[in-house]
Amino acid sequence: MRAGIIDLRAMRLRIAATAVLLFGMSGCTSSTPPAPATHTTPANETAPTGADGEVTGSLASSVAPPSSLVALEADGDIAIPVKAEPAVMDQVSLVFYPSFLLAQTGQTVEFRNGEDVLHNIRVTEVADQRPIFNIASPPYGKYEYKFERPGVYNVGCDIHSTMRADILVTSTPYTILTGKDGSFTLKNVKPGRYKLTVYAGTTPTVRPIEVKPGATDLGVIQ
Ligand SMILES: [Cu+2]
Repeated sequence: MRAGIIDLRAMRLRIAATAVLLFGMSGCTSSTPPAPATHTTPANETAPTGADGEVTGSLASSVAPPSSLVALEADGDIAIPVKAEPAVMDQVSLVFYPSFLLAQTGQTVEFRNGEDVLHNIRVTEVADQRPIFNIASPPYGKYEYKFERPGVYNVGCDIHSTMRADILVTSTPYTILTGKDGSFTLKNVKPGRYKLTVYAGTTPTVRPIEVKPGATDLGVIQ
């Protein structure tokens, strides 16, 4: 589906931009971001659970460029945890912040209005243009929602047409952005079979992998 392809490309750019923003913010007190760093859910945050596998690997440059998003999606019956921390998307200075948010199915997504301006929040699933919800967002209000299906979702405000954002919902808490050399490490992963999914290019790249208790080194993924 052409619209989906275009959106995935745009989303990847947003992921990269978000990574730069998040990593750039750590340890400095830049005044440019419209919201505190605590309002974001870093894409490199792994599940804070007591699981017992650590997965390392590296994506070949032919598979994906640096700062690509990697997700481990369960391939079979694995009881993977749902992130306890909410993912937060704020409305500040007439923008959605962050402009790209990563969330998990079943995880609470908190939509906030952090300013004295009336907005609304319209969320649409990209794949089939299915409306998810469309609500008023009063000043300093808050609305919670849990996505049921993985996918890409557009977020818009009908009052301010330039306000837009994307949410990528995955079925898994095991997500990370690769480093400059394509490498990644995911900690606290439940052992089992997974589909390693790389969000880069026109369509996601999928590789079957197995996570063992302890360390699993996937090597260079071609
Ligand atoms: Cu608005």
